[in-house]
Amino acid sequence: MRDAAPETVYLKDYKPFGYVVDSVHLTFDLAPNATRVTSRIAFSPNPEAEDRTFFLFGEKLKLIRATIDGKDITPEITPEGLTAAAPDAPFIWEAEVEIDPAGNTALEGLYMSNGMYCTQCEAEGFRKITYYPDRPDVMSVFTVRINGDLPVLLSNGNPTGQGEGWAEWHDPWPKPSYLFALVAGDLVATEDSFPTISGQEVALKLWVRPGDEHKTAFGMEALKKSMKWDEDSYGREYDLKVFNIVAVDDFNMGAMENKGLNIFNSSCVLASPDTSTDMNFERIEAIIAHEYFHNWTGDRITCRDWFQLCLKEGLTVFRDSQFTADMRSAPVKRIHDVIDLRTRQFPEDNGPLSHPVRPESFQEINNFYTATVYEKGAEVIGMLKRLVGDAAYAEALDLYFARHDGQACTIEDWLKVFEDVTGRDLTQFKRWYSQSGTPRVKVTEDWADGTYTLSFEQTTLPTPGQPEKLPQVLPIAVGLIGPNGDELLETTVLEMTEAKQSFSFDGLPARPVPSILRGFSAPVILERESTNSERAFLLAHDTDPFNRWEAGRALAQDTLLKMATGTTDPDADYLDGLRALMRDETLDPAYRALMLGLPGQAELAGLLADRGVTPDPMAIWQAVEHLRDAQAQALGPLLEELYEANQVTDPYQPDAEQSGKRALAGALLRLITRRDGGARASALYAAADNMTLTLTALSCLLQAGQGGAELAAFYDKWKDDRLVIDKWFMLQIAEAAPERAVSVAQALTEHPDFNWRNPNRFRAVFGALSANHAGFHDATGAGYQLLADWLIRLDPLNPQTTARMCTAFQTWKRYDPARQAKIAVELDRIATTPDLSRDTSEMISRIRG
Ligand code: 0A1
Ligand code: ZN
Repeated sequence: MRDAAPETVYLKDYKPFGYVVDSVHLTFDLAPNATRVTSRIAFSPNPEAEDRTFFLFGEKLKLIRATIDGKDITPEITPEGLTAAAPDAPFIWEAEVEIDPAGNTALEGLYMSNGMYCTQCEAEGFRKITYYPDRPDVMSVFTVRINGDLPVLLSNGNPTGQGEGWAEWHDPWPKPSYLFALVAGDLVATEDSFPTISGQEVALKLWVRPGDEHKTAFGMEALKKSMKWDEDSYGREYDLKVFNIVAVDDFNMGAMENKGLNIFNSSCVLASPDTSTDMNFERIEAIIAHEYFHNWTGDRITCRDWFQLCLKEGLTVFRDSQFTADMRSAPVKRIHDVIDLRTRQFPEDNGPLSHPVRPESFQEINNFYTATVYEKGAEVIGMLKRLVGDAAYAEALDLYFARHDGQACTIEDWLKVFEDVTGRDLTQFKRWYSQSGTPRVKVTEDWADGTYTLSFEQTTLPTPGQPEKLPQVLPIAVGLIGPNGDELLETTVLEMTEAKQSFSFDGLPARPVPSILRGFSAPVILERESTNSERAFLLAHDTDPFNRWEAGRALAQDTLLKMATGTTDPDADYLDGLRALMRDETLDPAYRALMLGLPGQAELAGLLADRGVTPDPMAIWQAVEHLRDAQAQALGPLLEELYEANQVTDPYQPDAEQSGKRALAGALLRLITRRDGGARASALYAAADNMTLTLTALSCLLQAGQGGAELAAFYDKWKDDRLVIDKWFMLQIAEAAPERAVSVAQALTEHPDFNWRNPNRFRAVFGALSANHAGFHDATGAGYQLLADWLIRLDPLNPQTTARMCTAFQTWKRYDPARQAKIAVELDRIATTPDLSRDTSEMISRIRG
């Protein structure tokens, strides 16, 4: 059935709810197709609100009975909820509803996954469990009783009682309904404990399906490290007797920070050396930290409304990035984050889906869990910290926690603590939250009489709904380097506030080479005329690790763009610089692995489009292939030498040091494979004793057009491990040559293990297809058609995952008229599908523009 008619919700229309909720008692009588939920809710009039309409959200609920102060009532019911006449005085609402968890394929509300009950309530899923003022500014204390014939029955807070077939939980911390959670099933726990800084012993439990116990150790360690880090770095202590984590196979997103009961997509928590790669381990550590950090930035202090989502997400992403930087290498983490921002956020910010970090309207809030809200939101906090300094940042955060604990807040509240601590006026800074689009900063320079002047000009192109842009505050970190490679000016933050602004530096002995936007100090696109010899100079001498990498990246990018639009040979400065860096033993292997990396093909397409050139996906692919061959040629015997030098001989550890070596050796092996036809990769596949090496070897072989036997053996070995088989699906499509990618994906959709209702499996295939740039954009349009077919099929079952996958089409206006026409046909086909969900119809209509 079609969702309710799409209505647009506006930030400017915010009004508090007419009642406060003093307490909530919920009883669940679990049954797969007919779970009964009984609610007993104490309401009283909200003195802050004028409107006393008693409207409770509720969707797909069968109301059995409802009473106010014990008297039966007959509310007015619509598909969105119910309205009843309520007293202008405290009263008790009681209701009983019936829901169908087994029939819930959307994975929102209470649903079932492999026989286990679980919930996902953010953003608006609680209304599919019972009637409630399901909005984040309504906070209350929850008591929950679960009746069910299952061994493990969990909810938020602390356990207060349990017996055969029942359990009771009480969460003393007031919370909004989106943080409610319930899990029930046949689960086993890995247990540990953590003594908090004030000496409270917290029981830690990581719950998984029987058979997955061997994959919990790493997650548990990551949790303890996160708890300690939040005490040490932010003074935040945990506040319940237990902290539960549950792994679930069917989950739309990565994980969820429900109070005291985090629920994780199993791919984001389960790990073992045999089945997970170094990258998986690092990501799991970061996600565990992210969800844990939400306990303060999200749970204790939450959002007033969904427009304020970045208040918790931007801050929590920023905090988890700090954590990873502390646990591993800070420069490597920064480079990874910027690559991710450019891959996911820049296309969003500069295309039809562009929206501010704090959006001002939406139809479906689930469509706004975006790279802009999360990652750009984190960048905004990084800028704020840079502008006010570390000490003021720490003071402002202490004030934020002290002032707003237990509240549902806004971006205004957040900025006010910084204003109060620093005395700064952040009115202009706030434009980072309201203006969409990536600012472009043009740089020119001047040198006269020992004075060097840098001039900047900022512009932001129009974005949907925002034709005019105003100048933003940009912290531009610069350093100056003398002709002999010495640093003449250490990193200094220039604060740009005008549309055009110049900064001068006196008394310099010689004209310097500038190193601009060190550490990527602002999420902008820097436009500066530079020469390859200057870039090569920075690649050799910049003291800022980010900008040193950036110089190499710019060289690679420049040569690739020329190669993709002409017949130029790879640039010699780039290859010479790369060779020198690879030999530099002072650089950590992870950093050298990043140096070997090239910009993604979609990113290159975006850069060409930016320069007014229509990108040809095949020409880009060929340019990358050609440059890879040239890298292999230029590094020659050094490849083998470094490959040998970076073998790990100690027992496997997913730590920064070992993963860095494996990342470098893996990048080298890809190049070696171009020279030895796959001999070493085959040997590695045979010898590999962990998943990182196995996948490295397999992907090298697939890329070389081999690996058929290994692929079959891999499947045989791992066919019972869901997460490993996701990798098997993904890898074949990711490594397929462009002309084969669609047919490989198509064939895999017919594989008996293509369980498309599982979001991880669906994403393994279609995420990989849309990331295979030249394959997806195959000139026949077959890639577009295949994706559209499956989006149309998935939408009635799981609108959220369907809508997210539609983003594969967001850059469609970059391409040539023939491809655009083919994409337009598919967008129209999706848009005109009968009963399309609100999620997908909003996404498609925004993408169509
Ligand atoms: N708050 C979670 C992300 C999340 C959002 C929505 C979900 O379902 C619609 C699930 C999870 C986080 O930031 O980790
Ligand atoms: Zn989050």
